[in-house]
Amino acid sequence: MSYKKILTIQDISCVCQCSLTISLPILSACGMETAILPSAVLSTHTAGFTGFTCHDLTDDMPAIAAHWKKENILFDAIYTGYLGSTKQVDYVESIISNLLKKGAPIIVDPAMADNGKLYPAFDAEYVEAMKRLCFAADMILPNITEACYLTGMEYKDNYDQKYIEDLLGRLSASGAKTIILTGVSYCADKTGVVVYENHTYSYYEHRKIAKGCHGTGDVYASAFVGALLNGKSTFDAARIAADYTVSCIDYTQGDADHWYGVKFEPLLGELIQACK
Ligand code: PXL
Repeated sequence: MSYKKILTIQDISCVCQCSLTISLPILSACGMETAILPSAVLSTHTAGFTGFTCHDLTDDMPAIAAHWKKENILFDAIYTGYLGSTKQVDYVESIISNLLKKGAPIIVDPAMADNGKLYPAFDAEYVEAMKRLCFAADMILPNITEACYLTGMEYKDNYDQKYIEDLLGRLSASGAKTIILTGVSYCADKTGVVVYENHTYSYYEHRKIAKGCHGTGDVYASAFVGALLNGKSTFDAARIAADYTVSCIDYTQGDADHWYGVKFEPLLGELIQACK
C-alpha cells in the first residue's frame, strides 16, 4: 500500500474516547499520515456528561485551510465526523474543493444523531447542511437515525428488510453514492451493517452486545476508513470495522467505570493485522 495522507475533521473531546481521540490513533495505526482539523474542543463528549465546556473553532478553520493551500498541501482522502456548527459544513465543502488530490475519496460520517434523536448541539438547519455534505460525498456512514434525518423517513425501532431498502433507496435517490448503514438489526441477538454500492446491497451480520457504548460509531468509521485506504473492498472494510468494534465492546464490557467509551487501544494490533 502506498503511504497516504488523510485529513480528518471532527471535534476534540479531551477525555472520554470519541471523535479525534479515536480517529487519530486508529488511522495512524492503519499506516496513514493523519492530519487533523479540530472543529471544536470540548472537555468531554455531550452524551451522558453535563456541564461540559465547548470552544467552537469555526472561525479558525478558513485561516488554517488558507495556510495549507499556500503551502500546496493536498490530501489523498478526507473523512469528516462530528462538526461543531452549520458554518463548518460550508468550510468543509471549501476544503473539499481546494485541498484534495484529484479522485481523493470523500468519506462522511454524519455523526449527528442516535436512538431516534439528534445530539443536543444540533438542529434542523444543521441537518440541512449535513444533507448537502452527505449527498456530495463518495461514501457515507449513517446509522438508522441519521439516515432518517437525511431522508425525512420516520424512525422505527422495529423494522424489516423492506424498511431498510426504502431508507437506502431514498438516500440514493437524494444523491448518496456508496452507503454503509450501521446498526441494522433484524433480531434480538444480532446486528450488522448494510453496504449499498452500485445499486447492490450486501449485509454483514454479527453478534449484538446488549448494552450500547458511546464512541462506537467513531471506532467503526475510523476502522472502516483505515481498512478501505489499505486497499480493502468496501464490504471487507465494513466487515473488518464491525469485527474490531465488537471486540472493543467485548473488551470494555463489565467495567462499569468505563461507561463513557470503549477501550479500543489494546486491540489495535487486531485491526492492523486485519488490514494487511
Ligand atoms: O461520538 C460522537 C460524538 C462526537 N463528539 C461529541 C459528541 C459525540 C456524541 O455524543 O458529543 C462532542
